[in-house]
Amino acid sequence: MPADNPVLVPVLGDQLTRTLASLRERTKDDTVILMMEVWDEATYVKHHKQKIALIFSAMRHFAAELEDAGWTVDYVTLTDEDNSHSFSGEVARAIERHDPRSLHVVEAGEWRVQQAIEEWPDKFACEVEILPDDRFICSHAEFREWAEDRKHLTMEHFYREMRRKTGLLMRSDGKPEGGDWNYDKMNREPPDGDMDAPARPLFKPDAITQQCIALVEDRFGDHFGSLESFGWPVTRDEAEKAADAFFAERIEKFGPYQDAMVHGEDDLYHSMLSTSINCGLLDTLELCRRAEEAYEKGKAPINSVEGFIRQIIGWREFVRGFYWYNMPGLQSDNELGAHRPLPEFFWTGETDMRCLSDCIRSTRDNAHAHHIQRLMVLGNFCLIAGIDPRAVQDWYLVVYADAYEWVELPNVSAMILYADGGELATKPYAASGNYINKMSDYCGECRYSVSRKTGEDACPFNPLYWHFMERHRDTLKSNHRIGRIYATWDRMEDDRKRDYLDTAQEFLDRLEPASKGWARDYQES
Ligand code: FAD
Ligand code: DLZ
Ligand code: SF4
Repeated sequence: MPADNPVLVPVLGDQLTRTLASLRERTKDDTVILMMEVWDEATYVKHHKQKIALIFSAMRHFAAELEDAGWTVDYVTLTDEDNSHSFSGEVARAIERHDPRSLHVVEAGEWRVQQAIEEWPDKFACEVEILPDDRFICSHAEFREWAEDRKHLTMEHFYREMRRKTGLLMRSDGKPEGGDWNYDKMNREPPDGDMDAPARPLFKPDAITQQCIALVEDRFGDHFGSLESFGWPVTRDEAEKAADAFFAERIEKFGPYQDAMVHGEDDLYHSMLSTSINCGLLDTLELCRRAEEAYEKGKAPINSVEGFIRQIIGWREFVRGFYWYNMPGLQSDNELGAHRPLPEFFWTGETDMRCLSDCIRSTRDNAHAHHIQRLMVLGNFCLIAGIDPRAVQDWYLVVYADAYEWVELPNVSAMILYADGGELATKPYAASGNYINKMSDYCGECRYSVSRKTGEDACPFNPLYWHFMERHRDTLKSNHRIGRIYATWDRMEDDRKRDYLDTAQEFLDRLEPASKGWARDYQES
């Protein structure tokens, strides 16, 4: 039992590690750890059922692990009849129970939650200390310093700084390992027909996870997604096993096939570690060092290892910095003035477009889709069909088990929708069916023909691509990376152009808007 007036340490659902800044300096006899299952977090958007089950189960396992190690944990369950439904309400109740002399909390990952935490010093009588989240390699201040005075925030430049800072894949003479900083060009092999990617380990739900699954079915039964295939790691041990399997069996081909897509093959050579990383079960630097070791031992090629490290100390750190640098404005950015509602098939998967229906099926069944599916199939469609950024943001935040706004929003608003006006991506990632055909096996059996450009049977990505380019000519023509595409358009006969635009418009007119608001109220505002 801790002494009177202990230090109260709230630990949020994405802070599940003993190395957390608020925990590692504390002593067991002087600390009460507070963990809270709260309704508001599970419903501010109606998260995929697997995400809620994952977080609750991981929280319960982490609490049990801390208690076994001798810590005092005050764990509030969702079904506690006095549960106030919010973090602030639960902290207030815990202060009454424990009369702490101070409260130590690590800053929140999401802006929404951080706003609430910043009210705590005024709200509560005890001293409140808000600590930086040093699980990230780049602090907010460092990112701000790097970003200020730059016209464009280029990931590649940031990434090189992170390579230098961590020493990952760096030679002693300060040059990058292998001679190049980036092997992206060697990350684009199309599927070769015989991919035989080893299955990732699935973890059979234990009693705690089964209770969480039952709770989710009971309380959040109307949320999107299936719980049937739930197999996510929910403890650090399980997450380590998932990482072991990746480093033993899949990292070798991760690099070449990073952008490949195969119908019904949901994981391919991806690590499938984002759910564990984001809630705190795995440490990113440890993972990167393991990747580096695989390279040093000749078990994985440079393009796989550099590609993996780039995603983590490059993209992941970069989008986190970008999010905090641009909030809250990023939520409402809409540079291209897109206002079309999300189509209903994003919730049902019922579309004849085989690529989209496969990605949505994987999303529903696994609460996951891999990067290129999120970017070049789902995201590309939302971009060129002109779907409202807020509807798209909410969809991505709802449907993925690894989704937290700090990582989802920059990827959606800035990377796929160009809603920030090109601060993050130097050009919109718009593509016709040709790209999807090259990088996947989707098109062969699709009801649409990828080689047809116009008419009812044409792959919708083809006319939509030109419809998008034409709609945004004024904004995009001066962009040096895509401006020359207009020369191709301008060379077309007027009838040909008309066919493209009419086919696209007819397709857009037939889209059935989503009948149900699954997400935040602001979607209607
Ligand atoms: P791998 O392909 O094995 O990559 C390794 C790790 O790199 C990932 O686990 C992840 O931590 C990191 N990573 C890779 N790409 C990115 C990226 N673009 N941004 C940040 N981290 C990256 N990732 C999330 O974790 N949460 C999200 O909500 C999320 N939303 C996305 C939305 C869109 C529109 C797009 C295009 C990407 C999004 N991503 C998101 C990034 C990426 O798709 C996922 O991290 C990845 O698919 C997770 O699977 P994996 O662990 O097998 O990744
Ligand atoms: C995602 C999530 C869910 C569904 N539920 C909870 C919860 O009940 N309690 C909790 O501490 N965390 C939860 N989380 C994770 C939080 O949303 C996450 O910690 C914050 O968004 C970080 O800012
Ligand atoms: Fe997707 Fe078009 Fe290929 Fe069909 S033809 S799978 S819609 S890219």
